[in-house]
Amino acid sequence: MSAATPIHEPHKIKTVRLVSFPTVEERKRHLAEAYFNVFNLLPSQVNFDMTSQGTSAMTQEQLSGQLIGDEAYAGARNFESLERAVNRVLGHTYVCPTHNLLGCVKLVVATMVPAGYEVASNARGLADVLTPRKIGLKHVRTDTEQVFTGNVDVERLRALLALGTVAIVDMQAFADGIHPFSLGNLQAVRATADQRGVRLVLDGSRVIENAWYIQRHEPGQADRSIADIVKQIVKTAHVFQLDGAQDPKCNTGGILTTDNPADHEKFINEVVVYEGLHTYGGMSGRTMEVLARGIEEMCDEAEVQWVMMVTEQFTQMLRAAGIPLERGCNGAYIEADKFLQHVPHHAAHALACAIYQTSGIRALVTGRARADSYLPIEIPRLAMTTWQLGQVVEAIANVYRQRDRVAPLELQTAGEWNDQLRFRSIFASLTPYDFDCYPFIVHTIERIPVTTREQRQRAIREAGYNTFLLRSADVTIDLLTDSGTSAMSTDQWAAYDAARATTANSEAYQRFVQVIQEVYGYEHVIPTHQGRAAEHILSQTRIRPGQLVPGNMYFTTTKVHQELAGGVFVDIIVDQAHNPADTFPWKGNIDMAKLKAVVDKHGAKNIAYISFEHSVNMAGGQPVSMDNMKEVYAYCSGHGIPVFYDATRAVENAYFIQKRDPRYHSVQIRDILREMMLYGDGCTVSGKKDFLVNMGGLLAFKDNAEWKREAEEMLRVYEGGITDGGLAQADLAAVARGIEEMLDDRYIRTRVEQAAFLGNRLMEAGVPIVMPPGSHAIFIDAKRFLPHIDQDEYPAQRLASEIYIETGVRVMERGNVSKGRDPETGQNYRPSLELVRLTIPRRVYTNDHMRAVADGIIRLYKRRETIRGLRFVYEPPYLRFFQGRFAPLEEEAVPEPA
Ligand code: P71
Repeated sequence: MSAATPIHEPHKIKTVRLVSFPTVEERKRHLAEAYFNVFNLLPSQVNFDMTSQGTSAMTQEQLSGQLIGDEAYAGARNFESLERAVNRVLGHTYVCPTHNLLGCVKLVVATMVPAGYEVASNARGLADVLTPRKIGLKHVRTDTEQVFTGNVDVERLRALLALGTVAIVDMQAFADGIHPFSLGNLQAVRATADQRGVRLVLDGSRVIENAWYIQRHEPGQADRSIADIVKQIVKTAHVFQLDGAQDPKCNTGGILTTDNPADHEKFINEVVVYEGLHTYGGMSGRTMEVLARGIEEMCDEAEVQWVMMVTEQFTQMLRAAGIPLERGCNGAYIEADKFLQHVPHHAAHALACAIYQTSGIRALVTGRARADSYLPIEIPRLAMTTWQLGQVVEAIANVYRQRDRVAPLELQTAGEWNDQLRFRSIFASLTPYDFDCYPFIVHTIERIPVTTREQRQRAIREAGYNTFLLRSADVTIDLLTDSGTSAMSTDQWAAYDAARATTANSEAYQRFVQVIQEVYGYEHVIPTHQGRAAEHILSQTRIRPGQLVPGNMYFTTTKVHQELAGGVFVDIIVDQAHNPADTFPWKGNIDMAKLKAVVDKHGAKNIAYISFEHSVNMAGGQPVSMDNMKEVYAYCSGHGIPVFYDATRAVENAYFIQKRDPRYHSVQIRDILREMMLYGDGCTVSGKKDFLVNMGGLLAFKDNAEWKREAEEMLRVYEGGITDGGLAQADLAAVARGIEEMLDDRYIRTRVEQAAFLGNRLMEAGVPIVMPPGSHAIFIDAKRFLPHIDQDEYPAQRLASEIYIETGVRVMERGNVSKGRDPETGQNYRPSLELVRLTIPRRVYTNDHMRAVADGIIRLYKRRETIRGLRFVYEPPYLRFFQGRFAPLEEEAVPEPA
């Protein structure tokens, strides 16, 4: 299979789960209340829970299985899905469902291990569940292997079996989380078991990870797919067990599979005693469906390669920091007694406490309290980014550097199991570690297509070299827009599901109004289906034909509605905004001299209002300063001119104020936003940006009830009811929740800094971009990227299509194709800004995606001289950028047949 190391996730983020970051003081209190056993901490007290069981992110297809549970007691369709998945992916014929892996163990022991017999295994952890059942465990793992440390010592096994007291041979894929076996060894064990008529029972809960090791390290296996190796592993066992909460990424559930009808019959006769009926085995219908889909998906080659690369890197980084550990299939297993040499007892627990105290991470000591003292740092599958994992490494290295100061624990309450232990301790003075990363983990993912250059060349040709006409199914990383492309959170989904539908007044509407009143300080709130709908109503109700509408640059939809209402837009943005190379920090500002000149010339009465946009989109996502807002408002109030904000990206603007204005460094985003809005009389918002939803918008007025009344008149005719604006109540509920989330300082910082991350990487390689990097996007200056292409040959349009061909990334042209032609002369406009926009959806892509985007564009930049221009083959009369079609200039136009 492809041995190339993956450079970014083969998926994007679909839904996020927010995590909280308790302070050091809070963590100390929680730890004391938890008796210094991190098992007792609650998820809300932890930032990253480093455990991999039942914590994986699913694909959206897998998650959707949750909604189609058959929930029949007998013969559920979901069980049939499960059977099909097992037959296809694992290859076994018979499936006995169980409530989880312990259910599998129960059935195997009850049907295959008579009293007085023993189990031979390569896993020591199995003793945890066998000892209480009074079943002996014979450990048969070899200690001579280097890579396949989970291999069984076949000679030892043969000798054991000859004694006749071993009932079954149990093999764990990645035994105890640390020890993989080889295919060769597995086959030898099967042959040995067959000689004695003993069953080989395989626990394949981590079969994927083991298959990857076989593919990587076993001679002759490199060219096989994970799917192929997995099937062979399963078929080599007589009986196969699978923990639904591990490789199949379910949250619970299990299966016991076999090709042997007699064994299966024993299982299903026993299952009714322990688990449930043979067609549900203690799982709900939805769990079976999610499990079935997880099994169908789990051998996906790209996903497995990504997960294993991340795991290997994680382990290597910890090792490089000097931390004593064993590489695990799902993370790193720290040798706590070597880490804390001065701590004689319960070293793993003491280390877990120190890690939590300093960083908020939970690493759990599980199972029976044993002499060995591994502290597993497991990675929840697909749920964390490499950026976050890198910081987990740093957090643990931070403890390692001050390990001599870690306090020992004194046992207060003893117990057989780790979860029972209670300790007394003191808080050592340890330097804390502060995370600087996304405040969420991944809840569900959407797989993204991987295409070849040939496929992309064909796709862009079919799209007429216009990225608007590409199918998203052909796009690997979609940077067309940040509008309506955000990943919602699980809390937003919960609010969405809980909202009751109505066309009248509702709790969702009231909450929506209330949250805007609280956050923006505006009394009158009108929901609209998106931004342009609010712009339509504002323009129609507040512009008299012939009036001027001065603004800081324009946005297409905003300007169209002002003109449709008879207004005349006047650009009064500062000059710096028109120069891509200028690094002025407030390129969104209104030029006071330009504003005063317009008012002096035309008189305040002839000005409808000031159209004041935050994080000016067309200027490159450039912010407005607080002082400028104050100054504009003070001047306009004095002249009786209303100021209406386009607050679509106000929160992102607020972040720039926090970062760039020293007076606001320690002011929270929430308070900065509230002050910004104070300097206006109303606003329109496209909720598809800051609000973290896929649809929605609003119009709001600070205190003018008459403006509201007039707007609602139009709302009823053009949009919907006054309590929904044409949105579903569920959408309003998701907006209200999104507004809470957008105000998280950690979120907004990582959001805006992601654009800077991409921008800086491009800049360092010399790629010309609009300076400074913007709030939501990076704009590449096509004029300087392709100086040899005349504007009449559409350099930005060509650059957008070349970026797609080179990297599978979709961007948007913002140059003269967008600007159009002068209606007088019929000539193309030659705007100063000839740009392509790389717009970053919120909470969707990781820094690994961004790095891949930058590196692809840098490759293109190195061969920029080879790129030529385009000509139109179809040119619509207006808004030609949406539907226009082009051909490359290097391809001769074929003369039309006469
Ligand atoms: C963006 C968009 C969406 C878009 C719109 C038109 C052509 C291509 C893409 C929309 C905005 C915006 C600002 C500042 C109002 C709207 C309209 N931006 N103000 O950037 O950026 O809002 O789409 O919800 O109607 O890709 P709406």
